[in-house]
Amino acid sequence: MTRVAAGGLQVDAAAAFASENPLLVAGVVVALLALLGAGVWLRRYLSRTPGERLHRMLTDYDRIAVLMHPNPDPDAMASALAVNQLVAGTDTSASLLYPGEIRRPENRAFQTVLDLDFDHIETVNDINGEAVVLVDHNTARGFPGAEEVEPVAVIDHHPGNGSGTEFTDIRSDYGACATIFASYFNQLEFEFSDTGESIDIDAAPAETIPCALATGLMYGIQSDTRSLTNGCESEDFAAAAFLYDGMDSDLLNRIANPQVDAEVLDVKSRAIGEREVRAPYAFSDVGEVSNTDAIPQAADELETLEGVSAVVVVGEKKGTMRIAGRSRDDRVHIGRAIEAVVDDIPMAEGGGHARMGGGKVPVEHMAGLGPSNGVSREDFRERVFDAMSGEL
Ligand SMILES: [Mn+2]
Repeated sequence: MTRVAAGGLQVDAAAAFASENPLLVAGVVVALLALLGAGVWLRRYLSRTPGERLHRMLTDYDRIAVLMHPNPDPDAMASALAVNQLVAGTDTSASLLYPGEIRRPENRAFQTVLDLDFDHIETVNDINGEAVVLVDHNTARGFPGAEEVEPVAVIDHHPGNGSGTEFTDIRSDYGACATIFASYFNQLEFEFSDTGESIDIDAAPAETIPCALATGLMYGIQSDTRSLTNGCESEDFAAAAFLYDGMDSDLLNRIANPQVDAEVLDVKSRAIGEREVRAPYAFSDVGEVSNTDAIPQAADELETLEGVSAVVVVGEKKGTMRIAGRSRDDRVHIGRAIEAVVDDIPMAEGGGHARMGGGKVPVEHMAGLGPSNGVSREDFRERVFDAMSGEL
């Protein structure tokens, strides 16, 4: 009984306090409500998906510049289109930019079949102070002034230290950047639409995934993972399953299997016919070519030969010998091997990555112009084999 009486006393005291200090009580109530509101907002903010955060961040800008890496491949191009689609129908306009060239047949087919019109940049000045979004790479490269670029957002699947000032999503275990964008669209609940076969970059309908974009993202995943056989995660399969509902398989077929230039087949056949194999290494000289792209493609072909794990193919155009190397042998860093081969030839260049490398040698310098004594084609071939077996 005394307890109840005491409780009654407290309530009375509280009521008396409130009637004497109405402003203070109102203030406390407002503060509590504000705190609750902030808590709810924070909870919502923290539970937002990366796709939602990127979408909201991008729409704060009037103009964004989506930058692909030099010589963009289908994964980079599809990813740039995905950013454009994220801001479609909003007040944000996007320009899709690339340095270098779109040259390899599968990259050209991608661009032609989907009727894409990207903007080429020569230097950093062509970016023009817009907010930069990097896709499929995390540090701008390949054009004068690239080191000045400070992206606001970076979406990538390559390892590296690059980051965006406002948004960074690097998933280096994923097989393709397109996989990340497929997950954004999935989280944002964009609908698939079957508008047209090509992509109108300037007039994409909002909050949809046009059929051509779903197809492009699918091919981005396929081409970066050798059709889901290499370097991929379950997320890449999940993204492909998601995109399957919105893509067009005829369109995919046209992108994935472009008609091949007759000279490319011819050069490949010469590379095979002229090959010299000293297992597990191979070398081939395809002679004069008019399309230098055929040389790396011939190297790709020769690398698939059973028993061959590293290969160098050379060919010549307009007085310059072009070198393309491929390796799937952990003992051969093909970029460094080519660098070593051309090391003391004046005006020659060579280098690249562990699995892919290339170079150029002016033929007149090979013949001994300038300070060197010259390198014969036979010497050159021997040096290539020495470099691949680590003896140079
Ligand atoms: Mn990629």
